Amino acid sequence: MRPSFVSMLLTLVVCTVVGVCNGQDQLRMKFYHKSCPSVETIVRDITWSKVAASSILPAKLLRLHFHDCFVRGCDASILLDRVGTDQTEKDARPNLSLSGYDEINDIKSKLEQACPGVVSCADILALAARDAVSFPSRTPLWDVLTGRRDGNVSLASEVNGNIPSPFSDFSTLKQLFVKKGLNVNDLVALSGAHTIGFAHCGTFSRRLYNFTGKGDADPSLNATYIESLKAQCPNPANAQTTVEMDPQSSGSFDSSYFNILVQNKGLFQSDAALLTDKASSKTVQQLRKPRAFLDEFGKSMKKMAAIGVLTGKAGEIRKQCGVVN
Ligand code: HEM
Ligand SMILES: *[C@@H]1O[C@H](CO)[C@@H](O)[C@H](O)[C@H]1NC(C)=O
Ligand SMILES: *[C@@H]1O[C@H](CO)[C@@H](O)[C@H](O)[C@H]1NC(C)=O
Ligand SMILES: *[C@@H]1O[C@H](CO)[C@@H](O)[C@H](O)[C@H]1NC(C)=O
Ligand SMILES: CC(=O)N[C@H]1CO[C@H](CO)[C@@H](O)[C@@H]1O
Repeated sequence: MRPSFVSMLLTLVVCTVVGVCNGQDQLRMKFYHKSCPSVETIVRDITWSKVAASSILPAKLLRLHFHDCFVRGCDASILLDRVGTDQTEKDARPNLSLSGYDEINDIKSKLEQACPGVVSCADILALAARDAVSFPSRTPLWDVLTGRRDGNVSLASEVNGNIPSPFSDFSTLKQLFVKKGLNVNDLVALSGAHTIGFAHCGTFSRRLYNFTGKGDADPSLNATYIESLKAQCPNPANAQTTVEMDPQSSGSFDSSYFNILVQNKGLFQSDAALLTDKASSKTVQQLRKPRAFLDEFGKSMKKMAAIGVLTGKAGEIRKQCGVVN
């Protein structure tokens, strides 16, 4: 009790006197209750109508939010366009396959009409990601706390070293997540996001054709699955070709990722890596249950969505998501 009271008091003092707040504690439900009461309805309705028209969009918006949060915190730095020659996060290697920018901009312009200068792009990303995967059930899968503010820095050079690569082993993944205040349970639960969406052949083709440089396949990848992947991704593959990451139910947000994972059908080395650690593989087994997956995913998303947030007087509310004010 004591330490948490003291730290709360400290936060309050530092927050009021210096104007710098420990962001995570400042996020809350209905932050825009007075300043923009319809924000959640507006974001939800636009997101749902766009998702109804494009079934690949939920994966895009979810991944965009992840890439935002893992670099400089959830401050919408992923949305900033390059000015002159200074490359921003979206110019870095993993960006090639990111999208959803236009949808976020559309939501932002509607919100600027409803309540100008009030709602941050970082909050829009968090809300839209949640709403996108809560369709067609139209049941929000987790609560999104709001009150984030937008940063004004975005550097391509900060992407590597923060965004995990699909070739990562378990200890690298764990390290990257721990650095963000996330634990092994979060790593496993959040990897379940790969129950939807697509991946380019280049992110896993080494596992099919030349795993150790001897023309061999990754022995930890299911042999039946290898054949089907080879048919989709010939060697060398067209750089644009993509495959479903959860072939059984790529369009539905469910625990199927964990069920295929235990059949050695995790697409990336980073997916398969979750089976190489005792605690992690125990969690994998637990999350095969549909309810357990959705509960744990939601909890971990709330943690991810609070990484390094700017609140209070820090940062700004961008007028356009692609440029600082
Ligand atoms: C654990 C480490 C992770 C690694 C190494 C990783 C890596 C990747 C890679 C390489 C792709 C394929 C990109 C492409 O080729 O187009 C991908 C797709 C995706 N990732 Fe992850 N990811 C990780 C965690 C996450 C997390 C935490 C989330 C969200 C909470 C997420 C959500 C997605 C989604 C939704 C897609 C599909 C995107 C689409 O369909 O365009 N990933 N990931
Ligand atoms: C496999 O990898 C080795 C070593 O990196 C390389 O020399 C060889 O050309 C590769 N073979 C194919 C078929 O890609
Ligand atoms: C590989 O996948 C098949 C189904 O496609 C499954 O029956 C088999 O058990 C899997 N093998 C391993 C080693 O997980
Ligand atoms: C970025 O924002 C901070 C306040 O959060 C401000 O001190 C700084 O001057 C800004 N930098 C630029 C380049 O706008
Ligand atoms: C959409 C986007 O911004 N793509 C850029 C990603 O980064 C490469 C360079 O690494 C650029 O060429 C793309 O235009």
